[in-house]
Amino acid sequence: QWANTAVLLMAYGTPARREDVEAYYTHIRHGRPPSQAELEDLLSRYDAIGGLSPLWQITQRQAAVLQAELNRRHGVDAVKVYLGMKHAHPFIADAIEEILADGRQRVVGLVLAPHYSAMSVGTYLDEAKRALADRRPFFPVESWATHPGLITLLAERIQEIRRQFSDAEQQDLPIIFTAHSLPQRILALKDPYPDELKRTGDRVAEVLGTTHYTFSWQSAGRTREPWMGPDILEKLTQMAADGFRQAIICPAGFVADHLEVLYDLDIQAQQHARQLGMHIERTRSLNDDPALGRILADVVEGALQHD
Ligand code: FEC
Repeated sequence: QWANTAVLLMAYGTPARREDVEAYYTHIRHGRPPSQAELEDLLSRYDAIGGLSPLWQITQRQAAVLQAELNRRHGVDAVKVYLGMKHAHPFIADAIEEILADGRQRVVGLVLAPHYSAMSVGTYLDEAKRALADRRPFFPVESWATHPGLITLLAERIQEIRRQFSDAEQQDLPIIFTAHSLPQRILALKDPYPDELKRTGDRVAEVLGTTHYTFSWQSAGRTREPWMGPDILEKLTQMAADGFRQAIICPAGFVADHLEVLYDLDIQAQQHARQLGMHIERTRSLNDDPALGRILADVVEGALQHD
């Protein structure tokens, strides 16, 4: 029954060329062009990570590891993966048209972000649903925050770093789990997002057998309204004031290297930590780890189990 299934794999998207950054930024801002200063600020962040973001290349490789795993489980071409980006080409709606043109009969909607919020994953799924317009059955995946494979993989990534520290140092090596901040108004709407991140962190810590962990938000947007805190920079300031000299940052809300990891953590948070006299290490992103392909394939199968 697997034949003719489509997986619409969705991610944030990134500009393909420097000259596309303004259009990309305008799209993120719902059609309002950024000021010259805002645009230059964004361009300077891309410059700092080498010109552009590797996100699109990594997203394509993530689709490839998922496709390989689905081929292995269900035969070549039974389940085909299509990429749809939120803010760049190929857009979600374009992917839906491709799926229909290929004659695929049912569509799983899966976002490359494990934690559900109506303001993040929810908006991808809404857009896919709107573009599909009931032309095929749609099976949305809302959350894969506690998939056992994800928990194990994040725990392994943390262990890689812990091993670099002596046994004595490991006694005092807190883990900070982070995810993208969202506007504070989601809290009044009882959005599950903060709890989703907490559940991931709690499970990973349980696997590691530690109670030495905390949570923080990162990469808040440059808008006027208040965003959820504590931001990672404030968190580090507080931890330094409390006497911590080292920490592991695990950006559990992201599955790829991109601007928010390579700039906000590896450049900005690192610089801030140095000024505070703190040593911080970030866990390696999941990127195109074949284990991620297996996790996503499980999640796809889970979404279709009642069909
Ligand atoms: O590597 C890259 O080129 C792309 C990195 C990137 C990721 C990402 C993830 C999320 N965002 C989310 C929400 C918002 C909201 C606004 C917003 C603004 C930006 C800007 C850039 C940007 N985001 Fe992003 N986001 C990435 C990049 N994001 C660049 C514009 C400059 C700035 O504010 O820093 C505010 C929109 C507005 O102005 O009205 C809201 C959420 C995620 C995590 C989940 C996901 O991946 O979808 C939520 C990666």
